Amino acid sequence: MKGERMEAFLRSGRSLLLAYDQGLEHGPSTDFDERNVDPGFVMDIAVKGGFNGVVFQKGVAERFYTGKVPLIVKLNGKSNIPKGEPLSRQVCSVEYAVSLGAKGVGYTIYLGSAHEPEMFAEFGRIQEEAHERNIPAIAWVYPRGAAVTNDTSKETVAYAARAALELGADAAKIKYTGDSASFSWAVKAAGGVKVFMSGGPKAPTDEAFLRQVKGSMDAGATGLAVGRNVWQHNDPIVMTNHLRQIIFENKPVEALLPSLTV
Ligand code: FBP
Repeated sequence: MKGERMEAFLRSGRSLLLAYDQGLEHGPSTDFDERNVDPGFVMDIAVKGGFNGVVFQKGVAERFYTGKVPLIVKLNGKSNIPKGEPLSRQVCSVEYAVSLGAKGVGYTIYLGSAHEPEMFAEFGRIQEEAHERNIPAIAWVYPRGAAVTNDTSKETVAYAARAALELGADAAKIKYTGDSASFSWAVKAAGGVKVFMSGGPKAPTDEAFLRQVKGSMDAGATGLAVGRNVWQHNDPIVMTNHLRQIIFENKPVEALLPSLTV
């Protein structure tokens, strides 16, 4: 991979990204409260928490991106209102994302959906455009649709990671399998593509979430792309600091237990 595309959030061995596209993906009443419905609140967490990148859709980037943390613009998106086989189409060009200051672009592929070919083709064009501009293309690869029976099985998650490699992604955002040993198969299948664990819904306890993060890092992940487990937290910066200690300092979860709230 050309050095120029290795933006800081991928260049440093490890990386922590803050994702905030759930307003489109899930709707405001599902995920947001009075604090985090405000994109400015999340931009502030990205800065104060020292995140390596923040992920916005273009509309949020236009109004709320302050330039203090590398921007990754999600280029496709969908609401959760239509039912059936998921399809997420491009809503922003690579060129426009770059004009907003993007240092990377993201795209969700629903692997296994009946609409998979459309998303493969669209990501294929995006990946080429991103590489022409020397910025990385990050693939959120989420197995989904009637044909997918278990989206976090070892086999399915490894398939997601491998699809990212085969399709030319610079990084893959994939769901955790539930244990480090099985997740390491996904990391191997990714063939050097940087693997980010996807945060998921807010875990029942901080400890439970930190154990997932630790398990993915032990398996060889590059880092974490997290949303709800940080900006839904009572104290997002405290949670971020815990994550930093696991991701960048290799601390065991046990070392953090005394400072965790249940
Ligand atoms: P979370 O950490 O909140 O799960 O964010 C990661 C993310 O990939 C977001 O970028 C995206 O909006 C969301 O998860 C998709 O969630 P779902 O799995 O419900 O489609």
